[in-house]
Amino acid sequence: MTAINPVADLSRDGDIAVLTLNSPPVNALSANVRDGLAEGFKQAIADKDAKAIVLICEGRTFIAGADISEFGGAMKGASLHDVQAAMENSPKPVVAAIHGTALGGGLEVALCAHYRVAVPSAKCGLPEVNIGLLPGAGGTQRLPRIAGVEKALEMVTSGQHVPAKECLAMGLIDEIVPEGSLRDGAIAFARKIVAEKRPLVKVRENNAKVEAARGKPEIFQNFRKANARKFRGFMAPEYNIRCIEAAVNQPFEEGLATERKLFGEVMTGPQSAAQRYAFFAERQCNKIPDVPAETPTIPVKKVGVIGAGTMGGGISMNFANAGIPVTIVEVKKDALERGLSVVRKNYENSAKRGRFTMEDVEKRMGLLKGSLNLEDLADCDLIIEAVFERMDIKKDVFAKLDKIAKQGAILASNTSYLNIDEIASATKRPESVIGLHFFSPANVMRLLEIVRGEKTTKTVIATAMQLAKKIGKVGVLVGVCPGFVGNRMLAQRSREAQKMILEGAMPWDVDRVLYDFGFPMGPFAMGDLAGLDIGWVKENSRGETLRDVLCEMDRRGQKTGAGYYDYDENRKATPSPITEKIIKDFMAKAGTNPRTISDEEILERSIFPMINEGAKILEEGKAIRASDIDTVWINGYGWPVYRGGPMYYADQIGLDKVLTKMKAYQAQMGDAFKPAALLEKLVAEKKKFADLR
Ligand code: 3H9
Repeated sequence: MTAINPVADLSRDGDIAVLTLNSPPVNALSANVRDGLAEGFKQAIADKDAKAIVLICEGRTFIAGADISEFGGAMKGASLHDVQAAMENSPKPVVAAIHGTALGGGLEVALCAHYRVAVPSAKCGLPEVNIGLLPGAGGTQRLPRIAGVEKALEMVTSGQHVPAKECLAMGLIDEIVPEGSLRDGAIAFARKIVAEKRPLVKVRENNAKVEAARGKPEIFQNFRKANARKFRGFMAPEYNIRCIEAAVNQPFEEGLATERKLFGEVMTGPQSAAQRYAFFAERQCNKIPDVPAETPTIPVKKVGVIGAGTMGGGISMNFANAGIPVTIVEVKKDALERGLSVVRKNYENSAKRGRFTMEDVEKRMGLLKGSLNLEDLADCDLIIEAVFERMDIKKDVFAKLDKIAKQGAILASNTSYLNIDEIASATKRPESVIGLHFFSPANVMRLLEIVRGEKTTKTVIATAMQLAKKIGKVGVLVGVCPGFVGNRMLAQRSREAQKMILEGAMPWDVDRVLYDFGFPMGPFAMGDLAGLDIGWVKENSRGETLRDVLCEMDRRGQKTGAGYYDYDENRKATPSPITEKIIKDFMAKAGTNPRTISDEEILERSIFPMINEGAKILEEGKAIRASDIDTVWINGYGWPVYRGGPMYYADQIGLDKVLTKMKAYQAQMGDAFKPAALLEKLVAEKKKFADLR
């Protein structure tokens, strides 16, 4: 074995050279790795006794892409394009041996090998689009030459990780070798290639599939049309599509040049910078200063969920999906049965959409056990309460759980607002109590706010963070305060939205501005979707607020066909003259003269108070860092990822601008706009939220 450099080794197994990369955590193509590849291939090609070359990686994965942290700075080390050329032009066969994930630049390297083998658990993909980029090392030109144009379009615009079996079917992988035997399997495959004198396949030369799509611009038009909603606001999907168009319409080298040019444009643009920031922000959330990575965790082998409503059912699905058995407790039999049948229906719908098989549906349902008896939770390692959002009810449940749950079990509340410490005080083990705030629909939304109580132990926190990852959530640790991070900031936006429609803006004006900013919907459309009667009690309603009046008229949102908006039978919304009249009556009663509120004001009043609240959250230590707040907003509230989150956005537009505007609104409209001390301080020091590390 020869060490090429600290991250690459070259060895020989008989007549096969094996170039091994070992650059944790994910063998990303940093300068060192590119140098190792360049020198390694040079030596392997020069080795007269080597008849073929296998490229393989140590650790958890094959190359997972370019080193994202290198972007934006000066590039050092060997050029990736030179490495690829050396591989492709090698006079002896090059075989890429894939385990884990071959992603982005990693797959682009593998596509320059003459053959690819993989273990069954391996996945391949070009996920650059998720960080606002496109594959810049030939991926958009080579992939359609193997997978065909339609599949390539789908892969580059979704970033999906395609399982080995599917890759084999489309020819992206040439052979699957047994799990755990990648090295031996790849060497044996290389020997076979040599023995059979198989050709040195250069993907760039396979033109049949791209030629088949030439002269058919409708392929691209239809694809754009079908995905217009999904791609709205994003730059990168369109740029990826243009590259695939180039693969079809231009010769290979020209296509490469187009790809390189378009890569440069997205790379230097603001969207990719924001999306790369969001990528690292999400991973940063796992780093909790006083809970080190080696903190022991509690094995969670069985989960209990109290409440089989929408929330409880959705929460349970997450665990069943991860293979963890769940006991769901309800008070009434019919509620339990209804809850379980909703879960089954959700699963069956996923199966119908091809996400998994009917067999998987049964497997998951088999992990869910319904019960009417709280005592059935006695052997659970984690119990999550998802009952009605009222402190007395929650405390009652926790007092009971305290008597039933086994020693060491984690007792969690799914409250979205209430004080975890007060809930914990109903037990004799507040150290085991934590908040696990799932977002609706809980089986879909990625965010999990993990709420740390005053006495919650580090072990319980570490377990919750680890579990979040296991069930595919982004766990963000937050502190106890009303509404935690997300809902506390949202309350600012809701207040201003309600105020603005009583000053002259209509609900659809506010919604349009926020939709155009990039949110999937504005606050009023969202209210209609959730139901305006959440927390509304008919008996107590006195027609004092707009919501009271709407609910009293049975305009309770989409489910009743009307709310702020009118809805047709397909739930398509149109601005409602009835709502407009109610609003105008309210204003007349209050003696308010409607004024025109500019789009700029709508946006600033919606977003700046949220940023200000975020600053207070940081001041009070309720979030560890500004990027955690951004992660909450991107994953739980539909903040457009290409704008990086509210705190990142504030840094980009300038905190001085936010402060100046907050002061101006404060002078006009009062202390709802009072700037946070931290905002003032950062501006005085000419710093950003990102500087608070
Ligand atoms: C590209 O390739 C462009 C080319 O087309 C053009 C070239 C000219 N770079 O996610 P995890 C770190 S663009 C740097 O928790 P998992 C990550 O920050 C790239 N660092 O693990 C974390 O660090 P830490 C296209 C990276 O097992 C650690 O690795 N490729 C990179 O849950 C573990 O990450 C992608 O977009 C990177 N590329 O998931 C793939 N990747 O421990 C992005 C990871 O300090 N990566 N890190 O927090 C992923 O999707 C996942 O990390 C992966 C592993 C699935 C690989």
